[in-house]
Amino acid sequence: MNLSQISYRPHIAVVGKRNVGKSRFVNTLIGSEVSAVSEIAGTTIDPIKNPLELLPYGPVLIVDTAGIDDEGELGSRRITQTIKTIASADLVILIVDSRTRLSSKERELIAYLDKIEVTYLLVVNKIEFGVNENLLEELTELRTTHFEVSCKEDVGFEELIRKIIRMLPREDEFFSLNDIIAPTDKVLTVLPSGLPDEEHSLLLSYLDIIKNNLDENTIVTICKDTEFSEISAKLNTPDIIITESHLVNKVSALVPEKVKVTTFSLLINRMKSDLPVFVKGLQTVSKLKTGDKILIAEGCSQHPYNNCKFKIKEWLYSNSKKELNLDFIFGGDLPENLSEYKLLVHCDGCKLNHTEMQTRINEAKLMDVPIVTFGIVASYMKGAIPRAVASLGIKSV
Ligand SMILES: Nc1nc2c(ncn2[C@@H]2O[C@H](COP(=O)(O)OP(=O)(O)OP(=O)(O)O)[C@@H](O)[C@H]2O)c(=O)[nH]1
Ligand SMILES: [Mg+2]
Repeated sequence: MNLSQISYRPHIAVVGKRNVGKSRFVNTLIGSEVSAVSEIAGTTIDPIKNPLELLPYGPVLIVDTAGIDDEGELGSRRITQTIKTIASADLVILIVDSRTRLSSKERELIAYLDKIEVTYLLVVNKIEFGVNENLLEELTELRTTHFEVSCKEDVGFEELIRKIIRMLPREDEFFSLNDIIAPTDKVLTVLPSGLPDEEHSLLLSYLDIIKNNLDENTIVTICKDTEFSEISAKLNTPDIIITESHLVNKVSALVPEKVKVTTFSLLINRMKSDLPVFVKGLQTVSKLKTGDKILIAEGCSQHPYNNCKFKIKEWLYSNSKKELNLDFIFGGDLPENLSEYKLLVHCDGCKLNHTEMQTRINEAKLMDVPIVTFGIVASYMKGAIPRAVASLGIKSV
């Protein structure tokens, strides 16, 4: 895996009721007529993705969607599409009409956005008609910051674009390790000896990502676990040790408390997705009951983790001592019946980008299904937690 595989173009989803001006908003941002606009409600029926160079930020993907108040069987299918688009968005722009109060659909949508904790911005459109006082009061009550624009008169866009740029994630935000590792820190990476070649190459690819994110003044040393004591002494105690979960305890016992000790997979979890959510999900692992349904999901169909899947199964049984109902999926989307599961155990997502992984986390949050990854379960079962997560600045459960 290299960094280009996990780089991505942030998705901005434009959502709202029918006819509020979503498509015209997208056209105004892009500066050309990419989406059909009309006074007939329900003009946009499928999500439409448009590339946009948002200067000075860079390339993004802006997604026009069908109205969240669409009706009938077809309408509810369109709403599902819109919800999926929201789940995979880095930023959601919710458009409302300046002339009307918030409808129940719009309130539901705001509650949904709050629940999945996606970053969103509320935009009041058509302000040349004036802004409804009740709407303003409702927005103040909800403590939602909003922007006022008129797509028709091209008003309010300069400031709005500056705000959008401030709200968009920066790629280095996800991948940076600067808050954990300072320049001139001594980083010791400990690889297990006696691993099959394929697993070694996986660890080396992890290391490659981590190396790419270390300050160039950082001193990185690689050794095998069998040489750990000697190398650690030569380094006069490293500042941080990165290793495999099953080696954390062994390594931890040999170095002072102040030394950070963590794992490759936790670092990858942190860089690619939401490690605190997974740490919280661990609470469920120890409370599983007989008959609980658990979904074990692989992000891709060609997975290097086949072995890991069986280990996870074994660990779940040995930890809970309960008969659990395990389902497995490989590749594709999470199933519609996700809410039936007590726990979602997802792969670390080495073949998924940040947005794809975040989408799955959002879907799980929406369904109130705790989510953990193979990496965090492995670390937990091997006793690597709490030290391995505390070393990354996260309070353990
Ligand atoms: N006066 C005024 N009309 C606007 C403004 N923005 C959009 N409209 C009009 O509102 C109508 C609906 O605009 P669309 O962009 O098609 O709305 P939409 O939200 O995409 O609607 P659906 O695709 O049906 O969900 C069109 O007639 C637009 O020209 C605005 O700022 N002021
Ligand atoms: Mg439209």
